Amino acid sequence: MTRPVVAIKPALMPRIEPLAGSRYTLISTDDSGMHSARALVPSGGSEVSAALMDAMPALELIAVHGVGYDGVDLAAAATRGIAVTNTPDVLTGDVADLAIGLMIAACRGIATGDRLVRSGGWATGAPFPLGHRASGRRIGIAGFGRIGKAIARRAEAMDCTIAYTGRHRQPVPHDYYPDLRSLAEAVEILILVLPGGADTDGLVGAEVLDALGPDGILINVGRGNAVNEAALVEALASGRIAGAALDVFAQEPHVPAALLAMDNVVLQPHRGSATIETRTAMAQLVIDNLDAHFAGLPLVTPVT
Ligand code: 8YV
Repeated sequence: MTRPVVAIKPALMPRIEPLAGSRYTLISTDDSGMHSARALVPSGGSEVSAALMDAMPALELIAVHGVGYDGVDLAAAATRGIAVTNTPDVLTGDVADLAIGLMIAACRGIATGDRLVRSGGWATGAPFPLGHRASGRRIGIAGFGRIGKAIARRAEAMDCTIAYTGRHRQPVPHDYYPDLRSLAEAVEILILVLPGGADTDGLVGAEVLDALGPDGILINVGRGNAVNEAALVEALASGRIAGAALDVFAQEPHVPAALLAMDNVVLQPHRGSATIETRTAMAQLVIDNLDAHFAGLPLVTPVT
């Protein structure tokens, strides 16, 4: 039997290859064999447009390697009879860990301290600024799904008080705010776990940042499009917020040059799920969905 061709976007994901075994022929989306690919494995957030689907006439399944599928044109997939799956749950803990890590790094100046030691500044007695306490702070979480709740559990263990916003009030013992601006006003640290897409585009702009205030810290582990980066640069540069820690950006891997030069900003290359354990589990779930699809069985984690 011929092995189904599976295209991987943007590049071959090393943890998928061994799991794919001899069952699939893996190709890159740059490959000329794209027209014969029956499945596509994009990373979370990578764009899968109607035009790409049209360039892949054999496409039956889009198995997203990520929990976010905001890059996939779901309506175009539905009209073409293409199924879509994602990798929920397996990455929840790691993304929450990174959010807490970024929060502590931003409050305590961990990256600044690292730079000071490496540059020899500590040895030569250069002064270093005091940080701020990370525990016991008022945290606001925007996007209170699985990852938002996992962040809340960790922050509670650090004696933080939690507030949240989202589409609906939820049966949780935390204060609910109906919009980002009022949440930002009520907290000291605003953590974004928002999905990408038109609904969240530029939600965090000058108004929300001003509500967060001059002692406020912005953390983003969701999608970069939610933040108006020009407004963020402006707020950081003028001291209208105190700092930021960002794992995601509007035009990845582009990071605004102004942010690179700011000491009160912690930057990460979109690596919330990037542990060996989680990337292996994500790859396994992608393969499980491929296997189910090609065996004619129900998909394991369908999104449509
Ligand atoms: C990954 C993600 O970086 O799950 C998501 O939506 O954005 C991340 O986990 C990405 O999908 C890796 O391929």
